[in-house]
Amino acid sequence: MSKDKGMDVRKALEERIEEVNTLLMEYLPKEEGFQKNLLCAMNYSCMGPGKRLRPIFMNETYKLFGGKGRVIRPFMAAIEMIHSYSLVHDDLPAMDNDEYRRGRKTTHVVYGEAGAILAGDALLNYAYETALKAFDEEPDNKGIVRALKVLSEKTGIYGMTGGQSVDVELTGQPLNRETLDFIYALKTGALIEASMTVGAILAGAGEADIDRIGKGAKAVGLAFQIQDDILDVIGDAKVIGKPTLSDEKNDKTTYVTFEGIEKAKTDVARLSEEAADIFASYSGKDTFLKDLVLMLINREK
Ligand code: GRG
Repeated sequence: MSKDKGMDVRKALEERIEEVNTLLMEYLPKEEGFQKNLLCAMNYSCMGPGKRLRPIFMNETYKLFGGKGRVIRPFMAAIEMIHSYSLVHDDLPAMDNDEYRRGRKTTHVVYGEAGAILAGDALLNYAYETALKAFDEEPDNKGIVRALKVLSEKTGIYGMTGGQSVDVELTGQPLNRETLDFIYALKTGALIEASMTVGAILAGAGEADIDRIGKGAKAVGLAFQIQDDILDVIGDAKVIGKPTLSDEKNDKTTYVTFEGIEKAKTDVARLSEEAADIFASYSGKDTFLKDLVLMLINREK
């Protein structure tokens, strides 16, 4: 990607991040009432400076298949709420015990452990309350029920939570490659798969296309997690917004443990290019999704 093109994609990404932030503020709860502390903790967790990749992936896929309505908006907010809840719980002392996330103190450091557990629970539940608002936008869109099914399955025991559970259970023990692949596909991949699949479904894409988008999303998810492993070893904590070398600290076997840094980097590029080819085959004039995936090969945070 040329320097100018890279700048254009970065600028387009910044604009989209701002759009998602505005949308999130619209859907997140007002900080009032007896449970105000909980609502503040939810908003603090969600409104930290994240990259908003999952809602952006969702909306770009929706647009790729001609989606033009508002039905996607509650789902975009919902997936970022789910992602934020997973980060809050992942950072807890009982899991990774991290004090920094998105360049700020983690939720349990600011709101206490009980506050962070409840904020995570509340964000997960509120995500579904929010996604259900899609029926207010397009009551006759047959894709909404299927999109809810995908979102809930990919978040649950056969998706992100299932992957996280195996990850936590086996931390500190030697992992074989098959188990690592399982953890990555579920813990990180499932939510990215949900983002793109939901976008395609809500836009009314056909079965074969939904399937192909799912395959592209799986490749993006794996590339994303491998890059996360790489950044944990060679990244800059100030840029990432959290300390590096946490895998070593937590005695975690990662993709880098198996393949080494250089092969891991090559695999990130290969997987991203595979996915970009799939997205490019649908993109017409708007190549942002493809460009974004290619740009993420070199992401530093
Ligand atoms: C607690 C059920 C449960 C699940 C946690 C997301 C997750 C599962 C764990 C986080 C561990 C981790 C660092 C995974 C690597 C990939 C990943 C999800 C990174 C964070 O996502 P980004 O980079 O974060 O999109 P931002 O802050 O930009 O939103």
